[in-house]
Amino acid sequence: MTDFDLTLHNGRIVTADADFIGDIGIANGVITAISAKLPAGKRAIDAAGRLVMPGGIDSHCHVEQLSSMGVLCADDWYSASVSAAHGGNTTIVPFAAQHRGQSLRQVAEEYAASAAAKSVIDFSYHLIISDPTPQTLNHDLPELIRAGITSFKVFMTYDKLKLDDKQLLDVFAIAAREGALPMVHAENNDVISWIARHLLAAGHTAPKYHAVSHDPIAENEATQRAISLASVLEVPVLIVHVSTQGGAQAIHAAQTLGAPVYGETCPHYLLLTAEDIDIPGVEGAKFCCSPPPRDPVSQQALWQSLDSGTLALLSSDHAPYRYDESGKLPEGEATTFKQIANGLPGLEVRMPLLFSEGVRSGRLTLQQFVALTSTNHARMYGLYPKKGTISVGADADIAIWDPEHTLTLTAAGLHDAVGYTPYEGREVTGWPTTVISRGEVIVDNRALHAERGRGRFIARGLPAPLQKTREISPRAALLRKIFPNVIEP
Ligand code: DUC
Ligand code: ZN
Ligand code: ZN
Repeated sequence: MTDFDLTLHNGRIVTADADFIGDIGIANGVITAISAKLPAGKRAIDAAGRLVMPGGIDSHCHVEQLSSMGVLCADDWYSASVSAAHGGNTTIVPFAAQHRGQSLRQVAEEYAASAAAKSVIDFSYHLIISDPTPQTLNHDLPELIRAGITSFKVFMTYDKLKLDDKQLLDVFAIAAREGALPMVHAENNDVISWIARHLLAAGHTAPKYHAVSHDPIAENEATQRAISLASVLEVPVLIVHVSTQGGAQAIHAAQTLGAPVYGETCPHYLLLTAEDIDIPGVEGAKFCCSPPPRDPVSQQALWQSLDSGTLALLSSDHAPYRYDESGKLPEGEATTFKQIANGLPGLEVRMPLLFSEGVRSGRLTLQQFVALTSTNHARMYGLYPKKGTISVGADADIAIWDPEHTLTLTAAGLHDAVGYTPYEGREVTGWPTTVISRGEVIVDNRALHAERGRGRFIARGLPAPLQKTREISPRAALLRKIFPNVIEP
């Protein structure tokens, strides 16, 4: 049998539900054999002493996206995908963001074209819906869902993005009817705006007041409200970037009642706190994201929620804005906390941070690590089992990790275009030394071997939360039935 293009030998193969030493055979970009011993392929890699795991899927990152404040991400599809690959990822799912007045279809088409021209790894994208016009709801959104874009994000905050409760119900109803997963940024806009207004009026402009204005209660209230609104129609909903204990508790409570409610968190909520923002001058801007990093009690609650499964996803929420006037600091040193672009870079370090701080520190098992960084993303967003696992028939998207490799994180050593990292100087142990995408070695010993544009668009299927045949109550069934097929202006 010499029909393998690539074989991996003697590695410790870890998936979300298995852990064993063995060999993997790959042909035509697909895993065709897994066994204790396989003959060498045209190329053979000895993975003895290393971990062979599914390539990461980062299902929440911002790439080539314009913020509602008009700031463009520092990373385009090329730099973002290169950075992601170096961090052990083989698929990314960023956002095609509709701003008010824009055609959702046109936004999606332009975004997809740019991705196809530049990405070095496979990709899909979610939609962001900020303008749920009849055209968006009756035509563009259903057609895009049918074309394999089976998830979209909506905001409960930001004046230029937020949907009101009626609009949230409209998009939730479309999600239920068409088979898509709504992702919700849950923060109460009025609470944040009210606090911010009074902070600014009192002369409190420093970056640290960003965290004060984004009070945890704003997140807890909106999380509870999003869950309540989804439960009106009994539709699955995913709360993204959960940062508070109260948010995690609301998700857990809903899950305990059997509701299809899911949660995601990010490394910065596990590893940073509001104190990181509290540094002289405007440098705290490097740590400003929404929701903001919180406190040790929240961190502990989030680690526990990852361990228990309440939170199923660990995403980077890579939102790359440079630490200069093009990004974080539109007014230079005079920038107030309200003008700072919201978001932190983290695509490349997401998995190494979770490996180091989660697995090596004993908080999570290796199998939980795989589930939280890859398999659960594939299931949640309709990519499974093509992506997110090591099994015969799956795409050969694999990261080989050296669990002993220690590295000090620096912006200069990373491959994004942001120019800083909030983790500067932090040591991590465990690094993906070889990354394989559809059977091609695209990163080896920190060197890239991937052509611009080699990544492929993946049309996604039904997200797992919508696959389950779940009985819905007669009340929800009636509400879904009376929801019109065509929404009038
Ligand atoms: N929400 C995100 O998901 N990312 C960056 C900023 C934000 O508000
Ligand atoms: Zn958000
Ligand atoms: Zn985000």
